[in-house]
Amino acid sequence: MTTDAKILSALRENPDGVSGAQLAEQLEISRAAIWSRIEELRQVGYEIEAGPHFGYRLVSSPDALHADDLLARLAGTLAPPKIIGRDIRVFKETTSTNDVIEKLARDGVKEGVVVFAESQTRGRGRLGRKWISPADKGLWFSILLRPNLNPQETTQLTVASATALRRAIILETNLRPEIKWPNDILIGGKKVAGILTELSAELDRVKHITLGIGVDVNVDASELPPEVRKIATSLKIESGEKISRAELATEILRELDADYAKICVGKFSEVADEWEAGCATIGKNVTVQMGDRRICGRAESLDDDGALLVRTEHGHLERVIGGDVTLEK
Ligand code: BT5
Repeated sequence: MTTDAKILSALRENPDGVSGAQLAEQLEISRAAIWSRIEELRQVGYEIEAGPHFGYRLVSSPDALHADDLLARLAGTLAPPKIIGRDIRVFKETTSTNDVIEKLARDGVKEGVVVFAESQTRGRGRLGRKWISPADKGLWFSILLRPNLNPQETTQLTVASATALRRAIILETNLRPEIKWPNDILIGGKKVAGILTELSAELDRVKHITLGIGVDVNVDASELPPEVRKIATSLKIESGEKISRAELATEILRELDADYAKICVGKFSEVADEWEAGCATIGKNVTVQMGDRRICGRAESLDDDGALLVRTEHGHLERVIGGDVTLEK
């Protein structure tokens, strides 16, 4: 952890205040150095009170995302991240956070690094579709993973991400999100988050995976183009309240780390059970469009790899690993 992350972590652990001397001792730097870091943190929006009796006290944090702050928040949780979130980087603007992760992957960076951007100029969805990323209003981020899975098993990661996202939203808000297979989180039938899993693989081996996640947190309807506004919503629109993006981000990374750990030890079935419980797709009549092919039927369950099993009108069980699902009424 950087010095700033350690200071923020200590301030959060001591809500009533921590003295400069204590901080200096803990971090093994001078009190003057602590004071100068605190000044820097104030400059970027942290409200930190100082007083002779309590030392330094964190009063409020800015809405902007800071890597040090996110690292400090994660370190302060009961279960600090094992893999996802042990390295976090925040950019003011990128083309797509998935592009940044691709570059880090090529540079040999360890799995678990998370890249956030306050805005994306070329945010993307699946099949070359656009992902609208209003500046400073959402969580637009990607994660580098190097799991020991074969390419067919990687749908497990999309399923796990959806499960973790749903759980984090429930923990942070009073909302009841539902999962739509494979990569959408919906509230009241409208999309509030999407997942883009990009794969670099050889025939039977995954080299790395870039897991891109977009969550409409404090996005206002006016910030979305009309065609997206019809089908999308945000946590703020649904709850009527502004949500702390840093808190939600921490929760999501923590939940993702927990589900990723399960997948890595072959316990996907535990994730899948929770997924089915929170899923709007299972038990519904669906139409799946996969390129030129269209399947109509009833979504029955997930298979061991996270593929959707659809019973067609003719009674066949079809295994669906990609495509666009429309829920029929
Ligand atoms: C997805 O694709 O849902 C995956 C979205 C992943 C976005 C993240 S953000 C961080 C990372 N970096 C990236 O460049 N991407 C990832 P798909 O299922 O193809 O859905 C795309 C469709 O969702 C679009 O065609 C629009 O209809 C709709 N859409 C676009 N922007 C949206 C938004 N902000 N909120 C809700 N829906 C949106």
